[in-house]
Amino acid sequence: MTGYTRPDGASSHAGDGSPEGELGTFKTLEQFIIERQDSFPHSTGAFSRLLRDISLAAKIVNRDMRRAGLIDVYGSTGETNVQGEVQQKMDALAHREFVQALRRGGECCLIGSEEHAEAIPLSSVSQEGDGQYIVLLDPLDGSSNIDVNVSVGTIFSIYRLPDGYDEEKPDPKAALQSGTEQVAAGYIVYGSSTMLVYTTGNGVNGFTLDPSIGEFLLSHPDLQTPDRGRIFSINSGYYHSFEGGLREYLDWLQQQDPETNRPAKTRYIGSFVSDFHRNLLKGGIYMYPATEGSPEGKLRLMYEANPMGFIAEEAGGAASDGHTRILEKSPEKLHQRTPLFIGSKEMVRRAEAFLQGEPERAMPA
Ligand code: AHM
Ligand code: MG
Repeated sequence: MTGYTRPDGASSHAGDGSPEGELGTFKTLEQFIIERQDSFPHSTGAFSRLLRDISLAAKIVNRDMRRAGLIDVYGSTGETNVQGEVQQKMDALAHREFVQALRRGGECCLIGSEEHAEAIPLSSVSQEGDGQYIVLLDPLDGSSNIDVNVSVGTIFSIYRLPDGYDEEKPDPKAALQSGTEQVAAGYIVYGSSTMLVYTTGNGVNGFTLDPSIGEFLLSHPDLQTPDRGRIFSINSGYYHSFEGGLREYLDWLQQQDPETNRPAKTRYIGSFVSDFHRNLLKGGIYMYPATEGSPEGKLRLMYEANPMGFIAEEAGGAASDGHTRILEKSPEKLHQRTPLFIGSKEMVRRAEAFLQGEPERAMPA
């Protein structure tokens, strides 16, 4: 046996006394997707195939990442992306792998990627599939961390092509939908193990990649995040350029008050996916606010805030820009940025109260 513990804690031996196979009762991602698909009577399987394509690209990126340092994927390409940020070789490679997998699969007609200035239409070249979906991606989030062996991730968001658009030549405007329209969203964290976490609006489920068999196995069914956590994640190096309300909230978090479990703990990896994933499991808040240098914040609404906002809400948490629910923001452009406060519900509500100048609204702790 490989030492798996079943999520229900039961013995992983078959009823006839013989040990079960390596998988025990673990479900593969594919089995899980098909089971879910069967509960939708008119499902064509297109959405299941789309998720399969995404998970395949994730495995390829994972393979290359695990060999970074041995193959030539460290460092920058020497190019800057549309955000004006230095593009890492792994950014470019991850972008290519996801685009190729979605192109081959044929279920996606339009891709928006953080690594590409314009939305990429696909259906004219696809051989199979119905091309009814739009996929928005941050192919490799936190990529400045790759060269130093720190966890990074991929974030994806799936929308349906709205009525009235031609899947053969989709107008890029079709991608500008608010987060409430997402059909699914997920992330892959390439960490000490590789996990894929996703939601279709019916709970959040996490799958761990077993590298020996190349399958994602359901390891974290029906993930829920605590209402209140003890972790806050923010780049406090920018403290002096935060607005007053946020500085007060950070000060409040750091005050000594054992009754309300303060001071809170600070944890900041600088890889949003990894910071989000830890806070989702343990309870906490991740913040990337407006700063003097980045008045709209740094993170992207369509590639980062919306998909993670959908997951956070489905796990019982919340996501806000400090004033508005992230999922209700109307996007004006693909690469739009937004301030982001995301994680445990009570912590997000308190951050909002401080930002709106009414800290007492969120009291008592
Ligand atoms: P990226 O998508 O270009 O990698 O940028 C987003 C990253 C997040 O993963 C991370 O939380 C943040 O940028 C870190 O920014 P900073 O170094 O300003 O704290
Ligand atoms: Mg990113």
